[in-house]
Amino acid sequence: MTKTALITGITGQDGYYLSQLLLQRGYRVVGLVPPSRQASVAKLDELADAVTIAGVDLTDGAALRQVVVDYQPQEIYNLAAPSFVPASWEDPLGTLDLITGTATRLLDAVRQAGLETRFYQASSSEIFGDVQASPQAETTGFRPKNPYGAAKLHAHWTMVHHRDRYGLFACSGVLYNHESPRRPPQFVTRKVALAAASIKLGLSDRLSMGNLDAKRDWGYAGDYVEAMWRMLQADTPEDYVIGTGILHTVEDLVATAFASVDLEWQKYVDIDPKFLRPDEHFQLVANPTKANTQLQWHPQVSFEQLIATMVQADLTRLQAGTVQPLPALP
Ligand code: G4F
Repeated sequence: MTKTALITGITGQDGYYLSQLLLQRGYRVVGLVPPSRQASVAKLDELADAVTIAGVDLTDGAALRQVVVDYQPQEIYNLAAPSFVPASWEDPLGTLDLITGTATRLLDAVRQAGLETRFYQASSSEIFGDVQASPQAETTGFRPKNPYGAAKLHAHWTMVHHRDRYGLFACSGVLYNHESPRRPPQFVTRKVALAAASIKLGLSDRLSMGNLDAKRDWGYAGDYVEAMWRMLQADTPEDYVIGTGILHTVEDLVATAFASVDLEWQKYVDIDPKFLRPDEHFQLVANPTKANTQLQWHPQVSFEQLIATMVQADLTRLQAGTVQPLPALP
């Protein structure tokens, strides 16, 4: 029997890699895309014609209930979120509604439909925020430090409540930073990759950064969607921390990206205070032992491979004229 998976946030980075994985495994993939954002379906590139797009407003509970009844999905992956953390300070309520509201409405839709649908909630390392222990595991306490982390935590608890009270097969993946050539350039890995490629081609001559001492646990998005899928194939619904367990500084990232195209980063990089974050936390690092042992999930792409691949992808795009240099020469 062909399985059906519904995905919110299908036009984002993770939506692309998850759709690719599910299509390869024989699923019918249905993306729930708000009518006002239909143009973003083009971001799925060659997958756009292989998936079904349902035009649904994620703030409309009745519409979500109807789409669940119509498609009778075996699995739902709730990935939709405004994912750039600093932006959540500009619109805390909008962030809460899109993240927590969508999770609540979808869980409610599954419960009311009385289906056996398995539900994946995209959670984030940002729920650990002001970390209570390092590295963080499934048992570590939560203390988010920004509206984005608080909304993700609320969505996480909403999922737990539906699992405990109504017996839904629902899980959270607490994902650490996961990157790819599909990351938008406001995120630091893509910003650095695009800048290194731009400078290499003589299209730019500088890169302004925030805190080079900031640390993150960075992995490859393609590996992380495999973890999402494995969570929904398990015998029992459980939550998992998903990361590499390895911290790198932003300076490591810059040095790795520039070295991959034989550039000395110190010649090009300066610090611009506008990229510094007052709510920063530098010890967000995963203890992925539970995912390693229970899901047999292990990241396949190293930090160095990931960054070199991102820089190469931007060299190719810049040469083809399909992206703009960052930052462009004046
Ligand atoms: O790439 P970032 O903007 O990602 P951040 O804030 O860690 O959030 C990402 O990962 C979370 C965990 O998975 C997700 F929940 C979230 O949705 C998102 O996907 O920043 C990474 C680090 C930060 O420490 C930041 O302060 O890079 C530091 N940084 C230093 N200079 C910079 C810059 N970040 C950006 N975006 N731009 C800079 O110039």
